[in-house]
Amino acid sequence: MTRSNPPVEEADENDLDVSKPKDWAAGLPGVYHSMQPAFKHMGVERSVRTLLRMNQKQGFDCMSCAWPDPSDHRSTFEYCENGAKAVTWEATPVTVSSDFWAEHSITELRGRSEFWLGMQGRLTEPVYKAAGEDHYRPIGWDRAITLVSDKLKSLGSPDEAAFYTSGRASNEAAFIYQLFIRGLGTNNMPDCSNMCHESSGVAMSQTIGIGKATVAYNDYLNCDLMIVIGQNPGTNHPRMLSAMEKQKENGGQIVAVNPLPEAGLRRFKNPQKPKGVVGRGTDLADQFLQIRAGGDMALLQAISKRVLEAEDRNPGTVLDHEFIAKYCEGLDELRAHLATLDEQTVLEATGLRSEEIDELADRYIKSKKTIITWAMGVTQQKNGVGTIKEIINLLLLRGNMGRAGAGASPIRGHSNVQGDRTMGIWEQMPDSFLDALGKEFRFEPPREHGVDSVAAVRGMRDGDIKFFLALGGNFVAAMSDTAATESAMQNLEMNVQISTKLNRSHTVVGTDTESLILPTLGRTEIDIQATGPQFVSVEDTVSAVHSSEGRVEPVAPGLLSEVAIVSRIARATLGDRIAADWQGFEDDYDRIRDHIAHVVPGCENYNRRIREKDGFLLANGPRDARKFNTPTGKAVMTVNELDPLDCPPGRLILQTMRSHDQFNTTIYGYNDRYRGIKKGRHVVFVNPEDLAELGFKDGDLLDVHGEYVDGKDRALRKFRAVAYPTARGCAAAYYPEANVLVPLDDTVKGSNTPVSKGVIVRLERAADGPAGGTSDENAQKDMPATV
Ligand SMILES: Nc1nc2c(c(=O)[nH]1)N[C@H]1C(S)=C(S)[C@@H](COP(=O)(O)OP(=O)(O)OC[C@H]3O[C@@H](n4cnc5c(=O)[nH]c(N)nc54)[C@H](O)[C@@H]3O)O[C@H]1N2
Ligand SMILES: Nc1nc2c(c(=O)[nH]1)N[C@H]1C(S)=C(S)[C@@H](COP(=O)(O)OP(=O)(O)OC[C@H]3O[C@@H](n4cnc5c(=O)[nH]c(N)nc54)[C@H](O)[C@@H]3O)O[C@H]1N2
Ligand SMILES: [Mo]
Repeated sequence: MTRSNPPVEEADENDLDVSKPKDWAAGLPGVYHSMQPAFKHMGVERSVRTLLRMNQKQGFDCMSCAWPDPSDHRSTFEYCENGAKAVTWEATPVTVSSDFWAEHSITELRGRSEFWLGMQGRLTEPVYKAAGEDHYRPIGWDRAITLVSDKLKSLGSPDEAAFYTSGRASNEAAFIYQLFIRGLGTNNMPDCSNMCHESSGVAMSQTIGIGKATVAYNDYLNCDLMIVIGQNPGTNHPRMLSAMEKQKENGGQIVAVNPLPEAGLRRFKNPQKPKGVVGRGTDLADQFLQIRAGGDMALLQAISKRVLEAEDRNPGTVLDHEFIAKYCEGLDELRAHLATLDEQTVLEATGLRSEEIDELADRYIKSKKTIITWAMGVTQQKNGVGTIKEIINLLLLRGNMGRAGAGASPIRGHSNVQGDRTMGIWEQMPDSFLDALGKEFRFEPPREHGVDSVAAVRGMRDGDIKFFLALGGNFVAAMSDTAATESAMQNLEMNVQISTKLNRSHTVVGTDTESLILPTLGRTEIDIQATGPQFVSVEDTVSAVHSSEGRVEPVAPGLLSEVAIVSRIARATLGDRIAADWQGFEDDYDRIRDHIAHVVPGCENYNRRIREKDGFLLANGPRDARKFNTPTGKAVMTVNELDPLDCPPGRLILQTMRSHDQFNTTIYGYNDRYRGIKKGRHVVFVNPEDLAELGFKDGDLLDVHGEYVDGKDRALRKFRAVAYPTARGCAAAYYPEANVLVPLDDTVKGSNTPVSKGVIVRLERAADGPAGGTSDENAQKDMPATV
């Protein structure tokens, strides 16, 4: 049942309240706190019903992160506060009414925050903004599909279109989406991975021949050392804390490497256990290395060097010689390179003491089974690719790959971002995949690589890309360089967004741009097609593939599934240009899965295996058989030049990160409970000593200026300084607001990911004028005042 929409109040940053950060995560208080306003607004009952079906057998896969389910699987409901938020946010019975569009101009909506936009509720009918207009108007599905396909058919070349994917799309939707795009004739497939784990994919493919984790779920429980680098599990992968707790109970050790002492790395009070409710919970990290941002490559090299030196002192006892001889190449080069590593450079780059590095090296040498996990704190660094290659070096030295309790573990973000890649969402899919796709659907797929996210913005800016379609996500807010991205998007001739909820990408549209919002079913909802109820499938961060079936009534009758929307656009655009039964795909998702089985490696008999209890694990060469799909068939130890960030005196290295109350660009609320922030997001976290040295104090209102890449001034205005125990020389602010500061051209070497961790900034006392983001490129009024 839907309700009329109660008014939503914008947050006032003047209400901001700062208190001491927490040193533990995930106890009971968290369950109710932060979502209270949204729960109240949205009506809890429906979401509680939904929650009970989350991550359970025959339920739907939680869309909040890609952390795997325990292998004994879904027998008990694993509680996760942030999963609950994601579900509530989607399953809300509040909907955007037809009148809304006449009441609110696009100009007005553009002045609204992401919070306000999201709180308007679920989108229920397709809407269209014609060129020259300032309002969306409801239109029917047929007309919407015709508008899109007519536009696509009118383009001079298929490369004038770009098709974005956010990592929530199911395997089925992703597979037919990439088929449609390639059938049209382009590989222009920017996706959220480009901003996320691209560096992991690049570094791992080049060294071990696969861009995915080499561990299975139980390995997390059974490793004796888990090194968690650049990741905040308490907020972003809360169910990982249960695995860390079990690993500790099994006698394992945890080391955390992070500029911030994140609560979820320190202590965990498991709300599902009595001792988590009362008592101090479980201590997690045995060692915490408070690294200077960007210093990880130096740290990893220093550890590998210590490992090699220990081997020299006691030959035959430290390295896994058998493994290296049989499976690896490049040891001599690595050894020669690390011999030249200068300890002073390491100490400066990391901000650590030699003894701390010794201690970690010692733990690693003593460990028989090590897993290294990492996330955005590594992949979004300027040297992210090289840093991950050093993670692989370190693991290979002691044979920590392809055996129980050991391996490399990038922790993916979006719940199906890994599956989308497996299904072909990539602007550079290999020829083997394209060959299979072309054979199955009797056409010649384009071979030339397409644009990634950064290149897509450049293409729009330069007028080469005229049409943009997004399967989910919020591209404008997620991408770097807000000013550049916003002005590029406004150059489009047509902007089409397939979405569940309103967001900024619907509001930043050029006057002459035609724009459509196509509302879609969420993962929680029942999906009925001509042949009956349908399910979809997803892949988690350890390559486990399983089904997901929505269990609540759709929030509105007129919603189409992603599969249906993509099928209809494809059919209207391509006709019978390729041998694909688009209507059949929409009617029966089994038919899509039959093709997946023929085209996607590892997905043979997909329809049968996906129906097995708990799904199945995709094959993984390094994990299963120490098989490395590199040109030589060996795992490659690599030499990576150390090139620490150059941060001049008086400047800080700023990282952009997530608060506890957000999912990427979706802002559920204004609290960041573990870090002690309430009712606001316009904060810049700085070490108290740095703050004092710069002549400021906690509570000062500052302007944060981004610097040094292209000479343009970019700034966040009137941000409150928070004296915070981050590493010296570092600062932090929330994404997506801080995307204002990240230059489009500042990308990670080798992966072209925006450098979202590692912006050199200068702090100044706040100048007069409005708060928010500014840039040389845009007038201040065009920037999000508050997100
Ligand atoms: N609730 C919730 N869950 C989510 C998301 C969400 O927004 N909300 N987003 C999802 C997505 S798409 C992703 S990709 C993941 C993201 O999960 P995370 O990678 O945990 O996300 P971030 O908030 O970007 O945190 C990065 C961490 O890296 C640290 N860090 C920053 N710079 C450095 C550095 O130079 N070195 C080291 N060692 N550490 C550094 C930061 O202090 C922070 O703890 O979470 C997923 N899950
Ligand atoms: N500065 C900075 N920038 C970053 C990052 C950072 O750490 N710092 N992180 C980057 C990372 S890791 C990522 S993954 C990207 C995220 O980039 P995106 O994936 O583009 O962004 P999201 O905020 O996850 O997208 C949210 C929107 O998706 C839509 N949506 C939600 N569920 C569904 C669904 O089931 N179907 C459809 N069709 N739509 C749905 C809703 O309309 C919602 O508004 O941002 C990147 N940008
Ligand atoms: Mo991500």
